[in-house]
Amino acid sequence: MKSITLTQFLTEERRAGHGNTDLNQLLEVVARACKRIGVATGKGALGGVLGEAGSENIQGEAQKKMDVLSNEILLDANAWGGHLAACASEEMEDPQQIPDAYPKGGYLLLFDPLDGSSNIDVNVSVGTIFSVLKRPENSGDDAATSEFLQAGREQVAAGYVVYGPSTVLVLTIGHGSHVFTLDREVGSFILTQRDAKIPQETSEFAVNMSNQRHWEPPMQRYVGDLLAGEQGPRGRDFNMRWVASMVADVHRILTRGGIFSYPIDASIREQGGKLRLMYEANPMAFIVEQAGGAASTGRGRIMDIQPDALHQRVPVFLGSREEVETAERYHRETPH
Ligand code: P6P
Repeated sequence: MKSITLTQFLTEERRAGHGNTDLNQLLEVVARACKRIGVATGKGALGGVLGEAGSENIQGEAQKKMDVLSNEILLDANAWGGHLAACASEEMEDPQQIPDAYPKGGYLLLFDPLDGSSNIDVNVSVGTIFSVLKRPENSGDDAATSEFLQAGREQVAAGYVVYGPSTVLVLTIGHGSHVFTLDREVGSFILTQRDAKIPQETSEFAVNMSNQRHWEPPMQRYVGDLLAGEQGPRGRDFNMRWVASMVADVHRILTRGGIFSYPIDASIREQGGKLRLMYEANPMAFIVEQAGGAASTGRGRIMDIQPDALHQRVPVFLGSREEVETAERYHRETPH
């Protein structure tokens, strides 16, 4: 079968009225940057990019060398194209404006340049997550942080690249979620699954069980009933997976179903949760919803949240629609 490259796919989508030349260029630049990130992560210990960078990010987290390098790769790649006004990143407190030497465009790009980077030193899959917003009308020259604070339903595109046994890009521009696998010999992302769909029902959940003692009562009950299996209220056994790399966990769920959750708990209540809304939860929610799944805080749709801070965190339940709705029911029905 003739292979369809990312370029051809985006061109055909544009002809069908989905997306436009500027957005297509932005997405191809991001995909190319991710190929470079994939090459760097693939070198492992031979690339001199493992271990700590000796610095902290805005989150107060120790940065890995690859966090810093991945961030730089994405910023450099997106500086000159003329399709962007600014970039926001998990690794930077404030958005970085497109340099004055280059024209500014109508889009805003947000990313977690290397999600799950704590896994990089132990050779477990990591990934890049990105989200694209339109600049508000009548914006000034520089893109203020406030321009980024748009609800997830305003996203015009979102995607992730998982650097695993194969390098896989999953992308949505609002008409389905589509899977591209990198042909490493040619250097092209090839369409390998058009319009991926997440099974509505699942018997597989992903959560960091070591936080159980900190969970709120609804989460205690929900997971307790999953663990009770066939003899319990759910009437069937469940399996558990936890990679501790959101991109890897979400890609498994996109591929075979499941529910991913990082709920609020007593140890992270102050921060509002673990995962970041703007460049983790929102883009993953867009991709999952476009694949027929659901993405919730446990009490409401993630993509309806009106952000009030660039790095705000939210509780996350996403994946197989019926299971997310079940988790929401536990939150509605359990006094806490
Ligand atoms: P924990 C990685 O740091 C991350 O942001 C997500 O990729 C991942 O799902 C989660 O945190 C892992 O958290 O508590 O298991 O280390």
